[in-house]
Amino acid sequence: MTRCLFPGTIKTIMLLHFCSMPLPVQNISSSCSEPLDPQLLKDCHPEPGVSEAKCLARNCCWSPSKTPGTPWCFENTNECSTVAVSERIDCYPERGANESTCKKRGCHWCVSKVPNAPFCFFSKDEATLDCTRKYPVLQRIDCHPLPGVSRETCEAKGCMWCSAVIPNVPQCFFPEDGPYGYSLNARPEKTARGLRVILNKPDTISLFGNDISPIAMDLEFHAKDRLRFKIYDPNDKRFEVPLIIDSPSKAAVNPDYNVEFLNESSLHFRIIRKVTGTVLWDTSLGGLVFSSQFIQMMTTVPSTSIYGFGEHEHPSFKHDMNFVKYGMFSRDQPPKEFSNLYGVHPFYLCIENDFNAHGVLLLNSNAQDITLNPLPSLTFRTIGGILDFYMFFGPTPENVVQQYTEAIGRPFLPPYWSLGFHLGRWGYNTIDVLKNTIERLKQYDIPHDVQYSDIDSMERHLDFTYDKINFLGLPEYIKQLKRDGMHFVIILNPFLTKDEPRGTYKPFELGQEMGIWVNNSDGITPALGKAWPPGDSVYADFTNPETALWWTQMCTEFKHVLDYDGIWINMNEPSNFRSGQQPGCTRSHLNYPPFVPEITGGILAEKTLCPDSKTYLGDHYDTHSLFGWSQGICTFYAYQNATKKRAFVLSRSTFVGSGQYTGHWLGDNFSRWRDMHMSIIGILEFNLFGIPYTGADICGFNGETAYELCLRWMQLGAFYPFSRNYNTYGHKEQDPGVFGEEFATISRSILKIRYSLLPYLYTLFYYSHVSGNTVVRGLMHEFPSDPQTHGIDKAFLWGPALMIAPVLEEGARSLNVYFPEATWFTLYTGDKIPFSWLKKFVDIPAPLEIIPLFVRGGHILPMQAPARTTALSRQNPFGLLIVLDEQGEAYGSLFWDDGDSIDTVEDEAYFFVDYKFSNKELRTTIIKNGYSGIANQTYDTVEILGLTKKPNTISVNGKVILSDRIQYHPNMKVNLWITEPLSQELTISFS
Ligand code: MIG
Repeated sequence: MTRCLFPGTIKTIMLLHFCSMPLPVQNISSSCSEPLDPQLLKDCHPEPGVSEAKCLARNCCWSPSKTPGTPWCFENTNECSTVAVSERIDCYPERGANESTCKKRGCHWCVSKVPNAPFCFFSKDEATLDCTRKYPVLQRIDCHPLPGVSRETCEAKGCMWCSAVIPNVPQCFFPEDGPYGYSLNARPEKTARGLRVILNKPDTISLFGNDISPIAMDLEFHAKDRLRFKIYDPNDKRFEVPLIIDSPSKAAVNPDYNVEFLNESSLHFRIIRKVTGTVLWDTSLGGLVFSSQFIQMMTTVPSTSIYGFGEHEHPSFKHDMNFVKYGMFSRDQPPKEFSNLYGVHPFYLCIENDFNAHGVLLLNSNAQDITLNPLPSLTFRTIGGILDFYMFFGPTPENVVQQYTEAIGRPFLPPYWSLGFHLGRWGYNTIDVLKNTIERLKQYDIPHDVQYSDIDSMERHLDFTYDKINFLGLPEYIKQLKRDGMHFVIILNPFLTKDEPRGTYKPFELGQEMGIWVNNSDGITPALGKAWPPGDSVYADFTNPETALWWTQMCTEFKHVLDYDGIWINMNEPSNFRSGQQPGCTRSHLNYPPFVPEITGGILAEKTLCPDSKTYLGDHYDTHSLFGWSQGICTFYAYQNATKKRAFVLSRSTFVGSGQYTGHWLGDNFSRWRDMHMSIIGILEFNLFGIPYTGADICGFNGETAYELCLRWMQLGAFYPFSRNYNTYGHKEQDPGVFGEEFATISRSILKIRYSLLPYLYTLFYYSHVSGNTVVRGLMHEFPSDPQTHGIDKAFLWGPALMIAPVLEEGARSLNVYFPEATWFTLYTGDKIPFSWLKKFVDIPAPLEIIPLFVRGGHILPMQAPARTTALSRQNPFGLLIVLDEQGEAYGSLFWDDGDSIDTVEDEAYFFVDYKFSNKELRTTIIKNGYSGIANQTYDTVEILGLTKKPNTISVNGKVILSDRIQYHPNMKVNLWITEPLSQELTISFS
């Protein structure tokens, strides 16, 4: 951060210059480290007369050496810029330069040791072009989105050229004075739902040909807090995502937003939040392109607090807006920075500068990318479909997600057991290893609800089989686990071999008969890929309603073979070990479009089928990223049909709206500390995407884990909504029972804390199911008006009330935690966080056996005594943790039902109680009493934090409690032991 000792004074020009340089907080010299072999040093000053100053002026490293022949001044291979200091022209003479403000200007940033060297600069060469000043990078709109641009190819298109050094900054851009976009052919016309404009494209610059004109934009005022604007071809129906978002027939009256058209000659429109006047969307930058296979739109955004877009591994929750580009196209790709991963979620949330929040969805399933620009602005580019935007106006981040999920579908209510601890691995290889693993968790009394087997338990990797030799007795063993209160999840892949002997493999033969595979471009012959099963595989097309019937039948029949409780659908991007099916993808406009968005490898068919394959809903080109979503829907219903229980479906590939049917794990992560941090960001993002049931493989999937890493990960993973330890084939076992006594004890204790909080977690899932709330949320969700919280992604919250601050570094025994302004208590001791720590980062002790946990005043958390499974813990008595705020108040609730019936909310077969503490009194109010199983449940403990003085008497329903039922602690925490039924209303007074 730049610091200036003399703000606002213009003592001397030199001072100003000095202020543009950050104080040397970073270790600059480290970039001049010498390679081990001095022979590798490249002399930077071969001519005589070298001195330190002359050397540094050349931007080289100075290190006098005793070894003869070793240059003292040598080229710095690690240096961030090759522009010598003497060649640098200051691009930021005034105060306030840092890497980000500098790059916003389109200049280079490179810290230098040389006195007075500008850190933010452009080179003399660049200056002579003098175009950077004339064409500020922030206003440039790419006129040549393909690789291999040069001044010649650029100018040949009639575009402007000005070289740029920052990746993703267009060097070839549209000329300043249009018209190159679309123009309105008339004033916006009123429609029942809102407004319509028709746009024409003058015959000027075309990026890829096949521009569509006219195009139409419909603005639909769906609700006070929801606006849709859709740009499409009025004369020819293009592909549209088949997600049904209800579109009311009449425009909402008095919505929270205004739409303004600024210009008749081009599509300049703005969307404004009425109450604040904040412009949330503004297209006056231009850049609209609507051609057959290239569609682009740009908008400015009101702040840089932008979250979302997926699925990727984002290095931070709050986006870096320095020309960062992310592709979206579902891909079997282990988490890797900047790669497009398994699912597609073109949705973002923005916290405006006055702390209101809004969200935007681009409902489009084609290969696409998003560029985050520092203006700040966004560039959307897709290669098919239409531009179908939905904007949600919040105004809180929570409201945005509620509104978003109202549109795309509210998250499914997970079965209660699925909130327990899950364990599995690829490569148990035999049932004995599986049994031993489960047994040792049991010996250590480590909570364990759900067990998985992977493809190694199948017969030759064939779906709907199990290996009758290596997993002999699996069906009986599953039954036994279930008698012990555990649950078992099977894995299914979407591909089936066509090469089993005739009459032996029904899943293929029935599907073949029904004609439900993804086909080649002829629409008749099945596309043949290569995947796990022997031979060649066909792919089930889940967009076809017939496939749903087939899948339901297969899942139902298999339930009689393995009595599973959950279905894990994997490899459904869909994944193929080859690039495209046999014999490869023909050269066609679908397989090789003129422009490919920023997807890894740049080939649409990579690790999947050719884009010109045919699915029921259309070309794979359009429906590719919908594969996992459509399979998720089919599997949800197949499951419910097969089991008659509430569905548990876990899917690797997801799309907008998947959360209504499936949960998601973050894929094939690695056993590394950084992956722990990345997992928090992933979970926060999937909560924005309406898929709150999410987690990462605890201890890491790929690679070898390590004791401390795995232990810290068990502590973090105990707070993933989906808590599963899982690893890959060929690596050492990493279940919590395998590392010995200490590890097992620490794992058990943290999982017991999870289990005791499950009634609170389940209630959060209820709110997510009925109102679309997030389950896990970032600090910024609860404290948007505290800008410090906007960048925090190492700590997170369960609902509003529990803050989890995991240790993410090897060897660390303390942790820097930020406390937003609220009343906080340490969960373990009930000690209050002092006022002086609020709005500060504070070091908190975190010995190996502890993950710091804090509860927030104003909330009441329902709890339950833990046990080894939820089947057992569900029988235990309940407790209440009452955490008072500064007013001495707190609120909460409990949702409870049988945990695994279908539609208990819709059928009102549940129990719901509200808790309220005020005026020194707790009152419970039963809102719904529709679950008979509540009858024999009791409360047996109450813990209260935040009382300001010790009460004289405590009474329950008017009866004073005996003192041996009360424990007072010096920190004012009070524990009570009671026995009161849940089914009756309760009053506890502290007077
Ligand atoms: O090509 O089924 O993401 O969880 O263990 C690898 C074997 C296939 C990838 C999944 C992973 C699973 C593994 N699968």
